[in-house]
Amino acid sequence: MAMQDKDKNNDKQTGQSQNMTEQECAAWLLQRDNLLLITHRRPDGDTLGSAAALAGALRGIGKTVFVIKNPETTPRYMPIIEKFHAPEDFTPDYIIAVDTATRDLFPDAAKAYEKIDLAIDHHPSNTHYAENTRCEPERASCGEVVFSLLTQLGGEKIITPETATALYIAVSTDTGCFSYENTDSNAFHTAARLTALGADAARLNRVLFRSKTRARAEIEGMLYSDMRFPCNGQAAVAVITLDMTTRAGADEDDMENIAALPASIEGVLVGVTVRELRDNRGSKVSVRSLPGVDSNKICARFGGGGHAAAAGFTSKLSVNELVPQVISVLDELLGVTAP
Ligand SMILES: [Mn+2]
Repeated sequence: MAMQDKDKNNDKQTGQSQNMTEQECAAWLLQRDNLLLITHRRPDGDTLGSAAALAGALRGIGKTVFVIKNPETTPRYMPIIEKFHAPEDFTPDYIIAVDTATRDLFPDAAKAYEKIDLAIDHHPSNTHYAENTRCEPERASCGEVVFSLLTQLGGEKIITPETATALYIAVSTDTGCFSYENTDSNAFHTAARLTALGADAARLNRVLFRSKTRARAEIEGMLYSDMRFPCNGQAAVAVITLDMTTRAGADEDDMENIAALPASIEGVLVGVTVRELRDNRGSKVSVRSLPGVDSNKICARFGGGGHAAAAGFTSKLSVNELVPQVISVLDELLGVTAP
């Protein structure tokens, strides 16, 4: 049975909830039961690991908690999340979104829930769509927000090795195995505690970051062997055709973050990956660059955009038509911006 919510954290003027303190959020969770957790579209290790950890720890203190089935969950993360999947007939009293900045990021199955009772997040862009929000924008991962919240709620004793493993997956994937700019002392501190609580860091790092599928290795081989290096080697342009993915037997899981490869080569300041779309729909282009080259500016030339370090666009042109155009824009822009 649903409790009466007074929504004291809800600003009626704007419809936007204020941020809860950690103590308030822990108390809120302790007073409630029959919870359904929502993960975001194209679910990553952070949203799935955070949801699995919350579900596991809250079940551990006697609550009924499920996670909505997210059809885009890749096989890599299925083992940590599937035991929490909600059965068809589960009727939740409270809905909690995890690591999800806006409602637009909800999977279709979650769109039916008009009222979201709580959002636990770390994105500065969180729109406060939920009745209550616990968002820590300075954290590199939602996993860190959840870890701190759970220890506030029940102490480290409620973090089992399984929960620690889910949280380690969350923190390590959102920090690129503790290598991205967002990696700070809190990320390391959280990982240290999770390791002490039973997360096997070496095994998880190997599975998540130091191994690849055979199909991924095949597609990388093709991509590297055909890569072009215009602008005196300061740019790298890779092409991925449908024929290549078919020959490699690669699926979307195998293609994850493949756009990072061209810019990872020494001397390359900007990496471009041009991917052929299905059904003659043209091409999808991803640009990644080092400081000093603006990916957004390159993509803006083709009607796309993004950030300085990562941007993209789609084009009706075929891969073969598009590559020379991209190279000519790179020639023009890198001539100006390269040191
Ligand atoms: Mn995240």
